[in-house]
Amino acid sequence: MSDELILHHYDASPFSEKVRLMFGIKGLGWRSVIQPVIMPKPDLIPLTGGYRRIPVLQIGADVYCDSQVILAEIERRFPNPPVARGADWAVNLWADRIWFQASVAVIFGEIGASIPKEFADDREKLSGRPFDVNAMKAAAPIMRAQWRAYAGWMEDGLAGGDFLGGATPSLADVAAWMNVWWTSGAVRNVAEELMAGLPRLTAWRDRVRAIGHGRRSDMTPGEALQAALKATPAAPLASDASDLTVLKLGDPVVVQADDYGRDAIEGVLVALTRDRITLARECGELDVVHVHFPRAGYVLAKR
Ligand SMILES: N[C@@H](CCC(=O)N[C@@H](CS)C(=O)NCC(=O)O)C(=O)O
Repeated sequence: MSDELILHHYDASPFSEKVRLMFGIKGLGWRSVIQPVIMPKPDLIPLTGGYRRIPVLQIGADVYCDSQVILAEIERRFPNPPVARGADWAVNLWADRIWFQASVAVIFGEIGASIPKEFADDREKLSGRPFDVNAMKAAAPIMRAQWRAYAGWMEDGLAGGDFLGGATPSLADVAAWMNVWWTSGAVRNVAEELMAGLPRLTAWRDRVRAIGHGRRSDMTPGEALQAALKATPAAPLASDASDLTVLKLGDPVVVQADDYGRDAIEGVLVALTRDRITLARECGELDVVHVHFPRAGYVLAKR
């Protein structure tokens, strides 16, 4: 089926957990393609054109890079139950960046010394910075205090209902969940300390976990590539006529993340909305795929 939801991920990936929870909230069936935790990723790169981060969502010949655009596309295609409300997208980016960096420091400050060398080397290349366990250890107390301040906001946010979104889960719940899930799984004792005296957040953790991941079934990377080959991309979304860019549809462009994993992805611009960049790429044996990126957090330039 060309409209199957194919998630390229690995189980320990916190950003993928956001998408898996979103599938759970929406009650969706999806195909799971497990990708490597470190480079090389020979079955992923042909689809994305160079984007190596995880997760990636594929629907036929449409490839969505970054959890932000992945969640937006799931919400667009499956609007019920609605998940994004209020200023949730801003909360999402905050949780992906500010809170996530605190989680990284808290977790690797604790377990960094037992991380395999290949993983540390790979993440040095990804970030362009040394994977410095001593620096992470030194930063951990400061970052624990930050983490707890963020958790305190969530505790307050749960005063009005079972979820941050009120009576039902919202994108803010999905965004916060990634940090609580990852920290609780990787450094359970530290998470308990950081969540001490936050009973609503602790109960929320059980409630969100119980939502589950929807209906997951395995798919091989080869099958996923075949699914892209057989499909044609969906019609691009209408572009924003008031956009400030000097770029025109049809221009050869390059897209890069502005934080880490800044591999340049080249293509032809086929849509530019307020929150999304879509490129067409012709790649070898795969005919044309459309690769989608968020606007926020990515740099778009002419080639
Ligand atoms: N902004 C990206 C960040 C994704 C991200 O950092 N993913 C991690 C895994 S959770 C990653 O790709 N690490 C390197 C790798 O897996 O190769 C998103 O929201 O999807």
